[in-house]
Amino acid sequence: FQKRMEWFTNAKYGMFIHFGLYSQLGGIYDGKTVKGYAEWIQSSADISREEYARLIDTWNPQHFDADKIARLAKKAGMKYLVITTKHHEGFCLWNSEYTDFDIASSPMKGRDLIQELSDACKKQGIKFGTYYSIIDWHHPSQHRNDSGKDGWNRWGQVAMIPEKKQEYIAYMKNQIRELVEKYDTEILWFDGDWVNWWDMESGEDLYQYIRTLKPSIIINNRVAKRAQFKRDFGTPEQEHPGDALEHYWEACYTMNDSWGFKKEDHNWKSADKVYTQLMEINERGGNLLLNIGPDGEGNVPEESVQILKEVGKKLKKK
Ligand code: FUL
Repeated sequence: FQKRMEWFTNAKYGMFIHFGLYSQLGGIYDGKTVKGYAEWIQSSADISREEYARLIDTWNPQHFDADKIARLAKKAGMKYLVITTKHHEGFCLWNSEYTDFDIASSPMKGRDLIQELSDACKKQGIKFGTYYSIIDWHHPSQHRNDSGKDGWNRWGQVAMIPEKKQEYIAYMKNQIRELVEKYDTEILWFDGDWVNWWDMESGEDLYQYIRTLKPSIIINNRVAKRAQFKRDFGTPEQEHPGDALEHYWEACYTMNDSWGFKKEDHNWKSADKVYTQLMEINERGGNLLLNIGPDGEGNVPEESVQILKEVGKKLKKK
C-alpha cells in the first residue's frame, strides 16, 4: 500500500479541472446569476433533464488546449492533474461506447478531451487522474427526487429506480474500464457517495473491481461512504483540518467560490493565500488539489492562470 501511495505523497500539489456542459452557462440561467456552485446549476435552478440535455447541441469548446493546461500545471509546480470526466450532470468528456451523452455527440465530435489531456500530461511528466460522479442526473436509472422541496433536495438526493441499480453499476464499471484502459488514468476520484442508495458494499465492490483492472491505481474514499471508508485517501473539501485526518489525504479547494466556471464570481483568493494553504496542508502531511474551471470556450480564466504562476514562482524560490 505504502509503495503504491509513494508518488502521491511526494506529489503534494495537483490540479483539479471542473469542465462540462455547465461551463457554457457560467452560472447564469434565464439571464440571472444562480447562487452556489456553477456545476450544480441543473439542481440550483431546477432545470429538467430534457432541457438541460439540450446544452449538448451548443457545447463546442474549441479553445480547450490540453498542452497549454498541462504546461501551466507544470509551471505552477503541480505534479498531477484530475479532470471531471463525468460530473453529476452525466455528460462524458470522452468518447464513450456506453452512452451518447458524450463529447462524440456534441459539436466537438472528432475530438476527445480526455485523450488529449492524458497525452499532454504524459508529455509533461504529470500524472493523470479522472473524477467520476456516482450520482448521474442524466442516466435513466435515476430521477429527480420530487419529494424534495428545493433544487438541492431534488437533485442532490437524486433517486434510484431500485430495479435499475445493477444496470447502472454495470454502466459505471464499463465506463471506468474505458478510463483505465484507454486513457491510462492513475487516480479514480469518485464523488456523490452521499445518496442513500449508494452503500459501503457497492463501494467496496467497485473499489475491488478497479484494483483488479489496475493494481497500481489510487482511489479516493468517496468511492464508498466517505466517513467510514478509509482507503486510499481522505478528501476534505474547502478545508484542511489540523487533526483527525486519515493517513493519506488530499484537500481540494477552489480559487474563487465555484468549481465550474462562474462568470460573475470574482472572489479570487490571493496567490499568498493559496501559497499559505499549500504550505499548511503539506506540513500536515496532505496534498492540495487546486481547481480551475475553464469557460465554455475552453479558456482557463486569466485570474486563475496568474494565481497559479505566482504560486509556482514562490515554490521555486523556496
Ligand atoms: C462535491 C461536488 O458536489 C462539487 O460539485 C465538486 O465537484 C466538489 C469537488 O465535490 O462533492
